[in-house]
Amino acid sequence: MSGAPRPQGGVGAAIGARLRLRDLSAAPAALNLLESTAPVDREQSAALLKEVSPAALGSEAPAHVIGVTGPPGAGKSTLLSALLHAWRQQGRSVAMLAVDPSSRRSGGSLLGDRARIDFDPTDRGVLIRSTAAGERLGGLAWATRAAAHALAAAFDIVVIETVGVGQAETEVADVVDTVAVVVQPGSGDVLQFLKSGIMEIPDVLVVTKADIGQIAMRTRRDLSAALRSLGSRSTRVLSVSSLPPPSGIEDLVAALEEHRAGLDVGERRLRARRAGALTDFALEHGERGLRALGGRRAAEQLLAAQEPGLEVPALVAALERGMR
Ligand SMILES: Nc1nc2c(ncn2[C@@H]2O[C@H](COP(=O)(O)OP(=O)(O)O)[C@@H](O)[C@H]2O)c(=O)[nH]1
Ligand SMILES: [Mg+2]
Repeated sequence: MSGAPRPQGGVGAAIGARLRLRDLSAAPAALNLLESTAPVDREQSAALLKEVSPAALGSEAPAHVIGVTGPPGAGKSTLLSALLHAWRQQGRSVAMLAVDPSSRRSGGSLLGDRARIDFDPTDRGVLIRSTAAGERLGGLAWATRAAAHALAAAFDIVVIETVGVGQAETEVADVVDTVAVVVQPGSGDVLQFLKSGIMEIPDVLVVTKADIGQIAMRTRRDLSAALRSLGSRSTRVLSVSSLPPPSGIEDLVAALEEHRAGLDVGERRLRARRAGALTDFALEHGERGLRALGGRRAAEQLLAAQEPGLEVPALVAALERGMR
């Protein structure tokens, strides 16, 4: 680091404090800061996250953080448009972070004729952002995880949309309260992944395009049967149609709500912060760093000994102190 020392309470802390007071207009600046990779911005990002940590809030961030994942073309964006509308009707503020896989490939033709999330750009209760997918190794990009933590202080609902089945779902499960997997009627991949144990059982399964009829109903039945044979009783399987006139959206809103209501949010978020800290530490210091701590197990114990309300950068700092 060079230059003059930064004053206490810099721009990161100011943005964080506004989010903590649920000032939604601070959100775009927060996302810009968290996405910046400049070292000085990283410092300010850490200051921002400290302001919205459970320690600063006095409780877990109020939002329901929801992961929506599924293969390209399954109908995620169209569904999110319908959900957004339903949530706004209830008067709830919504932030949606779409993790864009096209940034990892050339051109972005992968997304072809896909729908965009449809929203009113003058609506101040809504924030939609596409973010780059980041390095695969680290799971969800640091900026996406950090953004979810920050926005959860201000918004009622925070959605992270990721593309894929299996890995993508596991990654998002580390960050969110509720995982919804979106299934294209007639495609067997989610069914096979569930049966073979490749993918963890999601909290909610959503079969899209109910309007196309039989095949959507059969997919829903097959998934329900597979879940029963796996002994899962808590996962809800729903069928929706997102194109006008939509159907099943209210039930989905209720099912998401129900999952959140039955959750120990504090426990789940604490686990997520610790997992995130380990990921960030390993990205920064590699296997050598983990060895310097005495291995992954020791790192986990060190994290478990920290104050539960600490935010991810503070936990990473604690691990770094443990290296010496
Ligand atoms: N018939 C029908 N088509 C749908 C429905 N939802 C999405 N689609 C179509 O499926 C295609 C992919 O949808 P999109 O939302 O872009 O999928 P994503 O890639 O998962 O985000 C688009 O052509 C949508 O119009 C639905 O409920 N019914
Ligand atoms: Mg999409």
